[in-house]
Amino acid sequence: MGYKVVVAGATGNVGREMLNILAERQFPADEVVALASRRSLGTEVSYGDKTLKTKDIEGFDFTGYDIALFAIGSEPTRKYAPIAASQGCVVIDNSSLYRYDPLIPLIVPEVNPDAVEGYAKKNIIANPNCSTAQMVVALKPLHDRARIKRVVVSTYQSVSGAGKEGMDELWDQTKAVYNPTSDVPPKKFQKQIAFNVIPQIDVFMEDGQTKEEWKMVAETKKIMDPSIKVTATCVRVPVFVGHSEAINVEFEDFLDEDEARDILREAPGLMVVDKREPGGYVTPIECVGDYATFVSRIRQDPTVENGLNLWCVSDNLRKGAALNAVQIAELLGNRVLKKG
Ligand code: 11C
Repeated sequence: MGYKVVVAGATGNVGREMLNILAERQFPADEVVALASRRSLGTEVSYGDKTLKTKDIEGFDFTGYDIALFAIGSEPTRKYAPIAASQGCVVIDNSSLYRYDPLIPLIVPEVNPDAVEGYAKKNIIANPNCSTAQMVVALKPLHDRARIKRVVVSTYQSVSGAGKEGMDELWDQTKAVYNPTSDVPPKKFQKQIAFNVIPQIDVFMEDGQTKEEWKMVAETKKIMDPSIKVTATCVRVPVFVGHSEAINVEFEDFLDEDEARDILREAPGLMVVDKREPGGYVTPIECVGDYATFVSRIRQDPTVENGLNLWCVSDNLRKGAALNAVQIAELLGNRVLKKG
């Protein structure tokens, strides 16, 4: 007997990817239900070679369902996740609502799989922010070898992180640049995103960081190690899918760049593409649709005693969201629920 699975938010960017990935990875599901808000009710979504008609999340009875993958944003999650959890269905939530709750595990399966045992305190597991997920996959094997003291990261984040509206805004503004009669003012983003970059993702905090930057700090500490210092600058760039990160890492112990490359080559979830020649690295457009997090440009930082620089790219809708959620479901299934 397999699992009964719910995907809530099935018509959004991440919800659709959740359905694709459940099918691609042949998650042992006997039944998959696609839920949406009333606004998108009845919309058809693909699950492998099947078409599912979305049902209303309002009033849905989660009793008898094993796992619900949520991709509906924080406020709807606040309403519906406790209902699903209290009806015995384990929620794997992609919003930021529960990530910092000490009673709720925040999991990247390549990094802290043992945290899954804590799911039962609230029947909820949190999925991290996309920019954190790819970074910790790349850093964990290096931390295990040489103990990371400090990370300085600059991100180059695609517009799909802001949902379909963000993608539409980039598309419409790009077309408008070539058509002087049309004007597409910024709506989803704070300034024009086409042919531009914007050093703001999410709202400002009191200390001048943005919330996206704060999330990278708080989540890295919770998932990997609270002693690691992280400072981030998060930037939106005119790329549709795929987040990139320039990461500077300072270690307690010396780690040679060749050894780092070998460690990363062996590590789960990673692909190293690091040829020191023109084009010998991965760019976001090349990682779209892939499961792996790619690491390139691995090199010593000679300005500190034990430092490395690297470039890290991943599909933010996959490893940064839907894939990680499905991997958590697989982990929960294999370690705890043991059906199928
Ligand atoms: C972005 N990282 O690129 C954000 C999207 O906390 O799950 C995901 C926000 C989150 O805009």
